Amino acid sequence: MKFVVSLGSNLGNRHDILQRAIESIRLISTIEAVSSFYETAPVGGPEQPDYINAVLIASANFSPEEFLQKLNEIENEAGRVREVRWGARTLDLDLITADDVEQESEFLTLPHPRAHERAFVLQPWLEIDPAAYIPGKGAVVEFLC
Ligand code: A4P
Ligand code: MG
Repeated sequence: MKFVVSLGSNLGNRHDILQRAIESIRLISTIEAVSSFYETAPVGGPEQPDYINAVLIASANFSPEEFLQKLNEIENEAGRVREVRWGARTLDLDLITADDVEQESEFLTLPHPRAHERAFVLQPWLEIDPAAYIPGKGAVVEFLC
């Protein structure tokens, strides 16, 4: 299955944290592409530092639930503490798409329900896949304009 993952960090050594997360994801999947790192202003939540965001495309023989579980473990290794929703974090790994799967559950909504309205996801994604589209919604390039 092909997975699009968004990475974000706005606490600690953000570059190192993202770089390590990429290496951890490389141990459990085949990474096909990684975007540049983008410095972005925080969207929503309380006042908090700027983020570094990136997007990668990976393929792996996991179900979406299994893959999210692995991503959560990598977040935990990076010292992620869940306090305030949308608050500052050392590492946030969100599953944006998994092939063309469309599903809604308490633990996993696909595609990610807010991806289409977030430039910090769409711009790096477009960099590594100019033809990217969000299943059930449309081309990424249309949402970025
Ligand atoms: N969950 C459901 N679907 C998914 C999915 N597709 N991917 C569940 C990942 N998780 C999914 O996530 C909350 C719950 O969503 C989890 O239990 C998971 O099972 P979380 O990571 O614990 O909390 P969160 O990240 O604070 O919430 P959420 O809703 O993922 O926040 P967002 O929407 O990702 O926003 N500004 C900039 N510039 N850059 C950022 O990266 N990130 C956020 C977080 C806000 N503002 C930002 C950035
Ligand atoms: Mg998250």
